[in-house]
Amino acid sequence: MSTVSRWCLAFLLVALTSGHGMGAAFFDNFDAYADGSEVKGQGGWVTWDGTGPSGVISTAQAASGSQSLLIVGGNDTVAPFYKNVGVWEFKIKAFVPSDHVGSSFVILMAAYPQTAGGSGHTYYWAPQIEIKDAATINEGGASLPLVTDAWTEIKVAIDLVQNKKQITYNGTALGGETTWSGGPVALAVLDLYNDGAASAVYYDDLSLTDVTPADSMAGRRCRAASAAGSTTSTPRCGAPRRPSMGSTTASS
Ligand SMILES: [Ca+2]
Repeated sequence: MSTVSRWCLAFLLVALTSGHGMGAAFFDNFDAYADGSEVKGQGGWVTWDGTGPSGVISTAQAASGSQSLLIVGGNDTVAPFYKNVGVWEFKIKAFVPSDHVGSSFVILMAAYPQTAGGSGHTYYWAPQIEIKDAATINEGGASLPLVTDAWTEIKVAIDLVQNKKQITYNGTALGGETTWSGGPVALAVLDLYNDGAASAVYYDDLSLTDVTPADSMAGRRCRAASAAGSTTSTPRCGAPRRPSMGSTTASS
């Protein structure tokens, strides 16, 4: 299936099943690329600051189809999202071999330069989900036992209206509902990063879906945020939805 067809199908499926929001903003099952190819330059994927190696398409493991994305030590693979309004559900499946060593990260950035070296944009890390050795998965002081040699799902519920997040690992909450960002309240990019000593991790079936309640812009969630004294600056209550690929202007 062509990349265009894959995107169209993903959008249609989510639109038919979600019943709210705007559907899939990003989806990748890594089955449309050549086995062994680097993912950078394909499907919107890039590398951190445009340098270094990215993950590689692999047939060694797959949650869907026959392929997944293999991340090894030193890989720093980035998918741009650039959302600054709404409520989102981020999901990715991970396969961690039982001999995994080191730290592998699923990172969501609240700010990231749209152009390397560009002015007016800085980096701001939101959740940094760490897959540590073959033992645990950790974020912000919370920890769960790691499941190895099996596909598991990492889900992050992201509320950019109320600046909240909830991470779920394989159906179990990883910590409680906590602040999404201490800086810009936006979702800029996904960063799949293995530190230099970390061994292979496989990822598949990545999706970012708009689950914004239909009435959120009309006021209910906005009123709740205002009543709670939220310092969230975007979106303005009652304001029309912004373009989905708007830029993130970082303030820190
Ligand atoms: Ca796949």
